Amino acid sequence: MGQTTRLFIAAPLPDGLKQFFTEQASRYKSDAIRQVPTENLHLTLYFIGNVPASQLPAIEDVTAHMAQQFAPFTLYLEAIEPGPKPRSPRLIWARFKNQPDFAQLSRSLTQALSDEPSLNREPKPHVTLARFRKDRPVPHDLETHYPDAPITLQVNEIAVWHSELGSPHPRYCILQRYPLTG
Ligand code: 2AM
Repeated sequence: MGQTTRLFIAAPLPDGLKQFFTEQASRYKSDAIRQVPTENLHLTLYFIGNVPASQLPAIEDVTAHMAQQFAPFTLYLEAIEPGPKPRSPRLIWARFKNQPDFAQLSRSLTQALSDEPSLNREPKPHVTLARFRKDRPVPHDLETHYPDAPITLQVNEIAVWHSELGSPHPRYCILQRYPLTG
């Protein structure tokens, strides 16, 4: 396949929110959980995976086009909790309330970038804060935390990210940012 590159689409977070989420995630500190480093935190949109590096310009074009179709929107934090539910949780996430613009953006990206779009899946707006370690027993009875005051995320842009797998954490790098201008 020639040279490949590992990519995903996500919205960057403001520094203050990344700091807040890092503090929240540290409440779950345990041997069974690996916290996502502050600099890696992002709003998940679409995982592309390993593709030939030659596909990058086309992926950037699709993302740029999508960013022109959507206006900035606001997400409201619902809870910090084990996720995803109702499936067996495998991570701790900050889950935002469902929001039509987010759902449409996520679906449009899936439709444009996936060979087999699974459009029945309701995308959940979230930031992954920590992952359960596969080599440890699954942690149980983890608490859900609700925000004391409203916490919002203003989504003004989306970005193409590069991921380099590594231990203990992958290294992420934003390749290109696209403001939402629709
Ligand atoms: P997640 O945080 O909900 O797991 C980089 O890993 C980004 O791609 C994350 O936003 C992650 O979402 C998403 N992603 C989705 N499916 C993935 C997969 N199979 N492997 C790695 N990342 C995936």
